[in-house]
Amino acid sequence: MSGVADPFGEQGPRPPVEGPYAREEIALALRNAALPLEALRYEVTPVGLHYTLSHFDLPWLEERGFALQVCGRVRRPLALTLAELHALPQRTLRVTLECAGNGRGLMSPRYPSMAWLHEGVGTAEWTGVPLARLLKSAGLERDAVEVAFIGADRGFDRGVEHDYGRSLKLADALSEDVLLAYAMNGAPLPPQHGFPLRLIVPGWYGMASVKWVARIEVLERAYDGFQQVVGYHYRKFSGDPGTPVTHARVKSLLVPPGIPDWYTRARLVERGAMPLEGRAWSGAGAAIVRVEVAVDEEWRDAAVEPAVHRFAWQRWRYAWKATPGEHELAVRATDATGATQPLEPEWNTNGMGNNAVQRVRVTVR
Ligand SMILES: Nc1nc2c(c(=O)[nH]1)N[C@H]1C(S)=C(S)[C@@H](COP(=O)(O)O)O[C@H]1N2
Ligand SMILES: [Mo]
Repeated sequence: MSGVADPFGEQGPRPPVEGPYAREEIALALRNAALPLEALRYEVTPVGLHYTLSHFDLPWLEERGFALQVCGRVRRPLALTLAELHALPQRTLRVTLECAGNGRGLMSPRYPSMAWLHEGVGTAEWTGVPLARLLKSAGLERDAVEVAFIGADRGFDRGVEHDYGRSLKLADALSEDVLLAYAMNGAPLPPQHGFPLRLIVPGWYGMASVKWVARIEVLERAYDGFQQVVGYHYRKFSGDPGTPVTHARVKSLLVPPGIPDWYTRARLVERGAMPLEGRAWSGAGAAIVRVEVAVDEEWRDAAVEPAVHRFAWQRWRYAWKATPGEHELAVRATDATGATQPLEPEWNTNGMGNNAVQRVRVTVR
């Protein structure tokens, strides 16, 4: 967590705010792409519609000269070119990624950061080398306890200069599902999604899936990078040690029905049969077993497609008979562990893990 003194003045914690969005929040929203909710119709999100969240600048990386370093508490440190990685046995996984800050803009007071409403989510087919395989060929030393993944992007947050980095405990890093991915939806990773190489940690919120991985460091101690120890905790008050953010909470979203008003995004629907659809997912590979739709607070079961890909969202459908007037639609998912979505967000200082039910106001004519 080393770095030079903060040149931006004393940038301490940012207290939560209420009221209009700040210029900085809008600037972050312009840099970080959102999934347009109508794109929930795609089982696999086309690359250009998948959300992005990048803390700093997209690093300028070229295939020439790139070598992934595997170092630290290993018997045989490795430096692997992209061609060498491509030559190793590969695996493809369909994975729904969601930003831990998705829903932050709907919490009040909110943390000044990327003010997602619902759209920080997407599903892609990631292809790469299983991380466990690389760690085995490097040979772990007996005292190894964590594996840190260091990105090639660097910047400041709250006064601390750092490379974006995250770690996994050894048992999580050795899971056969964690990939070092070089392809997304069958094509090389685009720059915004981590070219040339990124980590994919299925079932976890997106922060764990480090993009632009330059170095993998096996540690005999807990990693102390900023994004691990300061960022990504559920905290009830400033100074609360809190609990680390890990797996994605159960959640569902609705393709907004009908047609929108350009500016307000208010929806207009014609009366009669109005099929509703959307997606539902949960972290830790737990399948969605139930989705309910509420029309004006009356909850009814929707039909959920079975879980085929353990780490990808599932489609749900509901046949709505729209009656004229103003209505509020809501959707709620429950996973195989029995976890379900709250009606109101569970507030925390940094606006993490908001999985409260989505509500959509519609006018039926
Ligand atoms: N190196 C690096 N990795 C990163 C990030 C980053 O800023 N730098 N952002 C993380 C966060 S918070 C999320 S939600 C996901 C977003 O992945 P995507 O942009 O491919 O959708 O990447 C994660 N990996
Ligand atoms: Mo994120």
